[in-house]
Amino acid sequence: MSADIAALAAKLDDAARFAKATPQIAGEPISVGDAYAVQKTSIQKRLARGERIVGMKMGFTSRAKMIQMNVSDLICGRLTDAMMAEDGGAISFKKFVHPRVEPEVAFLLRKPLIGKVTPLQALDAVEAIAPALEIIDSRYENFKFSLTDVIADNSSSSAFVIGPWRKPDIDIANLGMVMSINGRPQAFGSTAAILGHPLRSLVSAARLAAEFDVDMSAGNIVMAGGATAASALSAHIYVSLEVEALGRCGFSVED
Ligand code: 0L1
Ligand code: MG
Repeated sequence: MSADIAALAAKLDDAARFAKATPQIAGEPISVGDAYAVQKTSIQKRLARGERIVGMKMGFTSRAKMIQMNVSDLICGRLTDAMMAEDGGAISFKKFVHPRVEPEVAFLLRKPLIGKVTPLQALDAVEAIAPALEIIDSRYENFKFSLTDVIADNSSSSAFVIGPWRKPDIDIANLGMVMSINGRPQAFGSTAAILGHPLRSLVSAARLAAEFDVDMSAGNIVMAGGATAASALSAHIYVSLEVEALGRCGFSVED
């Protein structure tokens, strides 16, 4: 029997909207294609409420993340404007189920990028790059999910913060990254941990976007994926990220 895409999408949309954990998808595992169909249908519910797509995120892009979550495939999720939090601003802990944060870099596209592309073509499509933090929040109870569960759940995408944009005229292959909580370094990494080079993540984003009908228009943001394992968030903390040559971004967490 094929998956009930609409019912699963409604369940996951409710879980995200009301910050209430939901059980994993029951029964036979659904296919990857069906999982992306659930993701797309649940995001359409947000769009119907007035949100708009601003980009996409890549997931499971570092070995540390794959080991942390016990998976081996790249995934992607859709970003809407309502998920974007202001750099230096505050987010409310209540909006999440069990949020974590991870250090990333983001790309801003100056032209569409879709299908099979080379790293040079990917770079040519980049208007700007920035340090970025992603707040991931699996909507599943006890943070337990399969690969298709997490894809259906918009790849845990929940919120993100983007630092200052700069021209892509520097080598981003191996930039040091330090994510701090309340000023104390919490995770050290390098952009090299993002698939060996963040541009590889952009190449994979273009491929996944073609395969699963994800928007990669000019003006969109692509979150390249975590460079380290994610850290748990709690209320009353300040999270900051410094990426060598790119600068800083951060946010505080309120009740
Ligand atoms: O790397 C990612 O952004 C994937 C996130 C999905 C798993 C999680 O919720 O930790
Ligand atoms: Mg991420």
